[in-house]
Order: sequence, then structure tokens, then C-alpha cells
Amino acid sequence: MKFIDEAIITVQSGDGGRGCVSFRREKFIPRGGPDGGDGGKGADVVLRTTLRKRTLQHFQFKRQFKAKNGAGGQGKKKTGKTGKDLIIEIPPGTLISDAETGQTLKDLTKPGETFIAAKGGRGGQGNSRFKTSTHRSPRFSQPGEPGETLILKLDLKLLADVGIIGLPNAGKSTLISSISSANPKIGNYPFTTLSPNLGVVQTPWGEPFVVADIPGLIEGAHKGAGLGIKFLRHIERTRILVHLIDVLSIDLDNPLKVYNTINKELAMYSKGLAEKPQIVVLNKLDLSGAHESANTFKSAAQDKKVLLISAINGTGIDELKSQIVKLLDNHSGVKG
Ligand SMILES: Nc1nc2c(ncn2[C@@H]2O[C@H](COP(=O)(O)OP(=O)(O)OP(=O)(O)O)[C@@H](O)[C@H]2O)c(=O)[nH]1
Ligand SMILES: [Mg+2]
Repeated sequence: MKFIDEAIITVQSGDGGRGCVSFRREKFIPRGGPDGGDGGKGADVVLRTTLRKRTLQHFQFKRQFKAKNGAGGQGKKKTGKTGKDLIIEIPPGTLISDAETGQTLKDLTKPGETFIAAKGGRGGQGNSRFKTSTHRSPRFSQPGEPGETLILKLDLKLLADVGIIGLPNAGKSTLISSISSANPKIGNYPFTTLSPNLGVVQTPWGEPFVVADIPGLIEGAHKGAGLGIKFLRHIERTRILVHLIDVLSIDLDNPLKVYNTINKELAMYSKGLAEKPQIVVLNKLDLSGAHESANTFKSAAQDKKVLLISAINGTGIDELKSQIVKLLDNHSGVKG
């Protein structure tokens, strides 16, 4: 279950700086030798993966990238400054290929990996380099090597940041369709969703994030009950979970029962999944009797933070998005 996000960008590395033609000029040394320094190297264009980026959406607004040229050499054999590399941030999971030939250049999967997409041109040599015993005053230097231009195709195999879990009919598909562009089937019967759905969620707080809606879990799912737990593998690599509960499914005599049932199924699947940070969300707040059930659940859950929403009428959805963004930022391993 991969959702492909793609972009085409043009990258151009910097030209090398020109070598300098210069001669020493000092008091009492009327005819000093050549002392022109080399040009600086042009800057590279480097693609770097970071968890700060989750989609390729930022390339919709900027598609051309030009790195700085190296500076020209100077007298006294001073080498020109090297241009500072241009770093382009991309999300982990981005496959980079040459858009013209289709050839794969690099598959960057982990955060913090880099790929030099276009190498800056070498700086030209200054005239001091061309001095020989027979040619003592060269009046020429080399131009810098030009940078290179490439058209790159980026393909992101989108992985969900957030998994939505819960019993059948909790409203998982309704939630994903209300917060993202995903448009899954919704139905007032269990197991409406038969395969996972992915959606990109836009927020006013920066990077969008990706959510996955998976088929409902029931007690005994790890033994194959209902649709089983095989779909949990699709959310194994998410960073956080939204645990969605239909507020009216809460048993007032045993308010944490459904909540514990799902958590037990997660634990049966893997320790990693059971330990993922969860946001507990009670849905269908618009229905009568919802508040009483919600309060009972909250007091039983004590110190756990519980959010109340209605996926249908939008109550609490902004707060949920902002809590998701906060939790993702805490679990991305990056600051800023
Ligand atoms: N009143 C009310 N009904 C809701 C709300 N959210 C979902 N529903 C209804 O609950 C039913 C189940 O919703 P789905 O989104 O299909 O539930 P699901 O969790 O995806 O279910 P499965 O795919 O079967 O696991 C549908 O009839 C929805 O219209 C809500 O906030 N309020
Ligand atoms: Mg569903």
C-alpha cells in the first residue's frame, strides 16, 4: 500500500571561479613574478533526507535550484571562495532518477542521507600555475569549469506518519475523509474498509502529514477473527497511532474494555506497535448520551489525555490535528 508522490526539478551546480592573472608588486621588486590564485570550486547541489519533510509538495512552488558559483582567484596566490553547497531537503523514501534517461540515480531511505546530484565546476588555475623556466610571465589563466544541469525525477513512496486504529464502525474512514483528500467507503456496518487507505493532511502548522486508515480490529483478531491483524503491518512504520473509539460503544460498567481490547491485539502483533505513542480519541460526540459516556471513560482513564471529536460535524478536529502535529514533532528526532 504505497501512495506515490512525485516531482520534477531542475538542479544546476555552480561554475568554478576563473583563475586570476596577477603579478607581484612590491617596493624594490620592480618585476615580481606571476601570483594569480586559482578560482574557487562551484557549489554542489546536494539532496538530503530529513524527517522535517513528509511529502514532495514543497516542489510545487519551487522547481529550479541553482547553486552558487565559485569566486574568482585573486592576486598573492589567493584562491577564490568555494560556493556554499545548496542543500535540498526531501523526505526519506525518495527515489531519485534522471528525468531524461529514466535511470535510477539513488534511493534514499533513511533520514540524514545525502546524494550529490550535481557537482560544482572546478576553479580555473591562476597564472602563477603556468610559470615555467622558459615562460616566466604568463599573462593567462584558466576559466572555471562550468557547473552541470540535470533534470531529476523524485518519487516518494509515501509511508504513513499516523495510523488510525479501532473497532469496526468507530468512524476511522469518516475521520480520514474529513481531514484529508482520501475518499474511502463509509458504512454503518462492520468491516466496511477491506484494505488500507492513505491520505495527506494539510495543517496550518507547516508540513503536511500522512494518515493511514486500516480495517477494524476486533477481539481475537490475532487469532484471525474478523479480518485478522494482517493489516497492522501497514502501520508498523508509522510514528504514532490515533486510537479511535465510538463513544457509544463504551460500556459504562467497564469503560476501558474496548480500549484495552484493541491494545491487547496490538501487543499480540508486536511490542513495537503496542509501544507506539497513541492519541486516544472518542468519536461521535454529536450523538445523544455521548457526553455521559465520554465522562465515564475519562474518569476511568485518569491521567490519559482523551480528545473528543465528531468526525461527521467537525467538532474537535482542529484540536486533534494540532495534537497529532505536536506528537509527530516530538517523535521525529529533529528540532526546528
Ligand atoms: N453520528 C455520527 N456518526 C458517525 C461519526 N463518524 C462516523 N459515523 C458513522 O459511523 C459509521 C461507521 O463509519 P466508518 O467511518 O465507516 O467506520 P470505520 O471505523 O471506518 O469502520 P470499518 O471500516 O468497518 O472498520 C458510518 O455510518 C458513519 O456515518 C460521527 O462523528 N457521528
Ligand atoms: Mg472504515
